[in-house]
Amino acid sequence: MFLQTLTERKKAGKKMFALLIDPDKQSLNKLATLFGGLSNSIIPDVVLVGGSLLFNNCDKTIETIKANCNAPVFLFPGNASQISTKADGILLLSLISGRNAEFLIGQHVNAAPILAKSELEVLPVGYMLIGEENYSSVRYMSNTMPIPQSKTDIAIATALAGQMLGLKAIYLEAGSGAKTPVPTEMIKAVSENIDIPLIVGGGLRTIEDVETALNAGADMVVVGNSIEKNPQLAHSICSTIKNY
Ligand code: 1GP
Repeated sequence: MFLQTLTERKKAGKKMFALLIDPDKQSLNKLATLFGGLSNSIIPDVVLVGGSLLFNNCDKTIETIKANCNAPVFLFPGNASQISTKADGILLLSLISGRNAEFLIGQHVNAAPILAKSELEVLPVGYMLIGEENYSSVRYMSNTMPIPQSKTDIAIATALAGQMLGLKAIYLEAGSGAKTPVPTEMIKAVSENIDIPLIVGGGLRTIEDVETALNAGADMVVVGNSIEKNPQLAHSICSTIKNY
């Protein structure tokens, strides 16, 4: 079970790396090259597949990843239509930073009957958008207001509420390709106030960005965009995380 791994690694102070693949942005050939280029011992802890809006079906993407890498593959869906039973599990994201019932519970109701019949591991995650000035895709698609970057107190209270509601992890999301990642003060404050694992992503472009987020208290970092542009970064992050 991936949740068990995430929780145990957190307890042991070990860090994790999630590589995010957007099926619309990576051709199957490129994916095979990306994952084929990672040695068996240096792979991400999990591969996430999804996006705010997808034109392509996830099945082929997942099959290609699985043919080239032993890491578990989890769906990171923008909505219930992105469910694929080819994956090992799903981050069941409840957008707790927003007040749009559709993304707090609506899509989950659509997904539940399909998930109940599947063998996917369901990992309930409190998903929190942390905003910068510009609109990100996820902000537009979810029709919600992000928590402002300076409002650490609101972020702490929201994460705590998610934990109290029984969610198994909190994800601080700056948005894919965000100019500025989630501020370190916010990562630190949220991680000090919750006991469940903390996932951080959005706008992490370099090893330094990744290490800054990990040192601030992230238990798992998510990187997508920058690896699409520079596949070598995946290898560097995998190697760096091993030393934590
Ligand atoms: C987006 O947090 C993820 O949902 C990853 O963001 O694509 O900017 O790495 P990037």
